[in-house]
Amino acid sequence: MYRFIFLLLFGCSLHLAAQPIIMFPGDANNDGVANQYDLLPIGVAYGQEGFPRPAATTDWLPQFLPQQWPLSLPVSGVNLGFCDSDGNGLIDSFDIDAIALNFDSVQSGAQPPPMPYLLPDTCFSCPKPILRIGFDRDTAMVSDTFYAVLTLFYPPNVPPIQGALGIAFNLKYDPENVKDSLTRVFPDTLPGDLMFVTATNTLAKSWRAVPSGSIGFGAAGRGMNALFFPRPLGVVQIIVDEAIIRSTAVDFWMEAADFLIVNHQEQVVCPGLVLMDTIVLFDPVDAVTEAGSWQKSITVFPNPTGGWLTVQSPDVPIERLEMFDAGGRRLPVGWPGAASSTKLDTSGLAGGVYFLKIFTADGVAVRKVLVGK
Ligand SMILES: [Ca+2]
Ligand SMILES: [Ca+2]
Repeated sequence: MYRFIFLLLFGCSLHLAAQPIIMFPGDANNDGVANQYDLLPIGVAYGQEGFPRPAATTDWLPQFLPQQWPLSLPVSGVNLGFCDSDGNGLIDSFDIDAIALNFDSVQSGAQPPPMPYLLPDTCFSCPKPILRIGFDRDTAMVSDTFYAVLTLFYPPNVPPIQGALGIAFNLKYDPENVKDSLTRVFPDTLPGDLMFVTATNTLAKSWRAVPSGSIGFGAAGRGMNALFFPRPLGVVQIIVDEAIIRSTAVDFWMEAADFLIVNHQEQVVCPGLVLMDTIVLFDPVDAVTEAGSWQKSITVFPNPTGGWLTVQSPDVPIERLEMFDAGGRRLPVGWPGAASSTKLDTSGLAGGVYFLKIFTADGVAVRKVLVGK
């Protein structure tokens, strides 16, 4: 009798230990898809060791691991065998390569079967980081290159234990007026404590399946909270398309969505505010030639100028003016309120090309202004 019980128990534990895994390299959280969110489990499990995978490859193929690793992720319970993308028995930064390689690939053949990566525990005591998406300039013209700068802000003096290990989100933007296929992401790799996964419309092998105008971004520390102080995460390089001439001026911005932020214990940290900047894209020549009737009625004279510049809009009152130099820098322009005519003093400006952005209730018009000296 005793012997029977012993055999039964032993048999159970043997069965558990030897429970095999079928995994897909790059789907580290086994939710059925490889993407930037798989960086977070690798960050949490960084440095852990387990069983190497026989005949391992990083190709998107079901791969057999004869037994589970001794440890699982603390909240989701996903076995660490899923995080060892390259199958060498160690979880480190090399396991990230398979995410980029297989980005957006989906699977339903894992064992245990894939489950949504839903983390119920929220770290209520953790401060919420603020993500700022700022641009390096205020305006950009046809074929110009400009940069969106991603910065994460924490309040001062947050102890590392209350910070976050990593963050993953989707950046979305209207791809119509930019060369979407040339959009590039440059992670801020200094001082080297963060690991990154980024995927643009075209830069994630050939598997990228999401619509254009979407960037997957993930940054994570190596087994410890690397996010607890203000720091840049990276920049997105964007080039203005020639096709922008259809409009006088286009506001461009990026939105961040689908946040997942976890700490070193895989607990969810709530995201704070997202601060979004906008940049104005335009073609100064066609801003004049393709304008609607109210925009055509706007006159700016004398042009070239060197002193007082008159701006008149007989059809729609002017609400606000903005002036930019050829480098896209915004210049201070004082303006009291809505009127159909106003004057600007250009005598303090250096000689060169400027762009005047004229805001009305019906929209925005842009005029090229030449300041001669
Ligand atoms: Ca996944
Ligand atoms: Ca590995």
